[in-house]
Amino acid sequence: MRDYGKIKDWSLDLNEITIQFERQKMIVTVLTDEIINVFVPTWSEEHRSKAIEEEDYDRIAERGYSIDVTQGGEDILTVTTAALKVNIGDGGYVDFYDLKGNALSLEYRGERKSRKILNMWDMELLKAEGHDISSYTESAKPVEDVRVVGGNEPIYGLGDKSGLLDKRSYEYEGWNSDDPSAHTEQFRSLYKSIPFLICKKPAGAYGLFYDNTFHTYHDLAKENPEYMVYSADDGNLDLYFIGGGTIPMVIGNYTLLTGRAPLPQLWTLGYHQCRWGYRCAKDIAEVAEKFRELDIPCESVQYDIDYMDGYRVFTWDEANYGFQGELIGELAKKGFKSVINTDPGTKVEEGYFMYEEGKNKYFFRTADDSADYVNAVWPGDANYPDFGRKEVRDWWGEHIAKMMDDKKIMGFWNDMNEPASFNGPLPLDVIGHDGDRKTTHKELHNVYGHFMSKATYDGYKKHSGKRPVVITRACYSGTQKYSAIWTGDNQSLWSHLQMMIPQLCTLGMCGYPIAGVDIGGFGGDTTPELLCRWIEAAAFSTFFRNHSANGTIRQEPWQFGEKVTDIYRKYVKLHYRFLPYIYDLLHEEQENGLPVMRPLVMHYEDDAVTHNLNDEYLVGEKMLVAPVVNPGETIRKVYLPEGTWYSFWTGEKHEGRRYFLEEAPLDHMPIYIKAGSVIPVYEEMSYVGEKPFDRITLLATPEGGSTLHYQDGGEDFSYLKGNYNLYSFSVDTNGELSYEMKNEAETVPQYDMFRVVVV
Ligand code: MIG
Repeated sequence: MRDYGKIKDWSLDLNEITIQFERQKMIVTVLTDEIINVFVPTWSEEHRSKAIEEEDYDRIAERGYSIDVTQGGEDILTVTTAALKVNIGDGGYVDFYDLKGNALSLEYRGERKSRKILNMWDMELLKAEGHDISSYTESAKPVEDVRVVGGNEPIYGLGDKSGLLDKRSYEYEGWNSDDPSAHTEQFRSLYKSIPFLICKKPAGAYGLFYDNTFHTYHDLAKENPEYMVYSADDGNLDLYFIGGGTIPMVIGNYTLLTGRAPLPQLWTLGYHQCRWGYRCAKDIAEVAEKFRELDIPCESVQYDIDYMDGYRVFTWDEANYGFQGELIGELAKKGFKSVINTDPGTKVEEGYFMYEEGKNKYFFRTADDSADYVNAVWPGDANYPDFGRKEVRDWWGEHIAKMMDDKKIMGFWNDMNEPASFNGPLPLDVIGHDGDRKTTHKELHNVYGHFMSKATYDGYKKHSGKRPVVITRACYSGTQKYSAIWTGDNQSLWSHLQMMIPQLCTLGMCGYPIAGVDIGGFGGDTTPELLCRWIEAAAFSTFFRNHSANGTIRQEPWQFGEKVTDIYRKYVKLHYRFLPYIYDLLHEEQENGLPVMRPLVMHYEDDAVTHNLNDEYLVGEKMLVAPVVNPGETIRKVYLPEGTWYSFWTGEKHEGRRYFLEEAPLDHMPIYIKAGSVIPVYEEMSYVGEKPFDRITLLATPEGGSTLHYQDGGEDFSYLKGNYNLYSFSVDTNGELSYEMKNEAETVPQYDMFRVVVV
């Protein structure tokens, strides 16, 4: 229970209200009419945000705000903006309302009442058997916020957590973790910490962003259905209340605050193959050849750690992987791009350039600052670059640039950056930096991957001027500005295929529109049926890669015979046909912050059926896919929300707001197009860059409709200076097309052929 005492004094300075309670100071800042920060500086006077940077604050400032503060009696202060009303009361309570007076988020006033009961004796027994009893022994945390959540209102968010879309009744932790065992819905933490929640009330949706990089905890109405608890081991209470009324608006505001993913290079949205355990150049080349031979589109066969010389980062095993990127040159002629796995753990070894350049200068230090901190990762004993410092990021960035020059590397896949460590976790008191400020791993752990991604992004961009191709496993809120993500080591389990949908939808709701899982499953052995269903279900993911672990059954589609190969090809080709639509959505994301893959609740939040619908998703607003994610199933139960929908495959018309059954044999994934949609699609291709983009097809429904379509060179940033084509297409009810150019690029040729296909 909060107990700061009575309000003694308060003052308003522009958009900042400083409230002095008897025992605590609080600052409430109106950033925009819909974004309000509550800051309780118990740890530091400044915010020290890693998610919100200078440019983010500048962008928000452009939005403007309105503010009115009144004191209603001695014990309550009311802040009103054009969209929200906030009451700040004695004790330190902060309550949020909409302007109609509906309560959105109220602070919980009572005592916490846990529903878990276990006596000491039982606890000892459980412990003896090897159970984790930490959840029974929780003590009060230095940072805590307990908020009311009504009855059965769903709670979304927290990024890559396993489990369901609606996270109510579960508890989670924010502590980036590399746990190779099979992720279940009871897992508390995975690789990413994104302390952002979206709550859905009948009166509207709102978000809570608890900006804190220390170890955090979220009990989402599990301990007690009346409230949810956020707590942290250290740091400030630094809460952003995010209004907007609807889920898309809340996401728009959250990404206004923490930033939006920049447009990727077009080819990165294509298909990628990978495997840990391609031992040599020949393995990679054979796999690449096979994709062309079997006519399955593919952009890259990615290089996992095997290409390195003894797992030393930024080296190349020339004995097995050829000299100076020879192989890469050969593959490039066939349209393959080169993407490598990079690990932060830097081998401790006299004479190794990374060690020599970095020692006593760029690495984390032991708690007493007497030596560079050493743990172990793939190369054996390893140091950890102190990425929070700009000079360390610049150093890393120079090596990124060198890999681009010397080896013609085009993409960097940042792994093991939780950071992973083989000799137990890094002690919390290991020393590192946030900028010039000395701090410890306790504060930096959750942003290790964030800063590594920023280093890679900056180095790539500075060197090439191109859109950086960065993929990361670990991250925090705001990392979306620097990197795409994948969800780490899933397994070849049906439950993990099922998990993909809520996981990617949730990441999309938390600012990560470019995301994917290892198709087919990383650990364990896939089966022909599982692989087919997986490539179908993942067909619209924005990071589209099949990857598997060393020691598992090889997972390229042809390992499972012709039938699987045919099905696989069908869905990879389908993905490529929809590239222009996916790219349009990512272009729109710059403005609205919305992802490509969306849960139904994002656009149909008043329809309770969508609130925890975990086995279907929308692609933008115009398409819905209902993959089969259960073994042995050949009939799919489909829910279509309000409106009229057409089967993409057959053109059959369906009225929404109902369930029905759809035949779904192994090669069939039900896909629906919403009436009135116009969707741009390409012809088939083997890879991006194979043919000029000189023609476009518009998929329409009998109702006709219109759309904006964006086209650019797909690689650099010249689009920001107007170098892009923007088409406004309209299709009438006879299927006739008309269009108008809204913008014309200097160097990007326009299409010279247009075609309409009515489903
Ligand atoms: O400890 O580089 O998640 O994708 O194949 C395993 C080997 C290290 C973990 C990554 C996975 C990658 C693997 N890596």
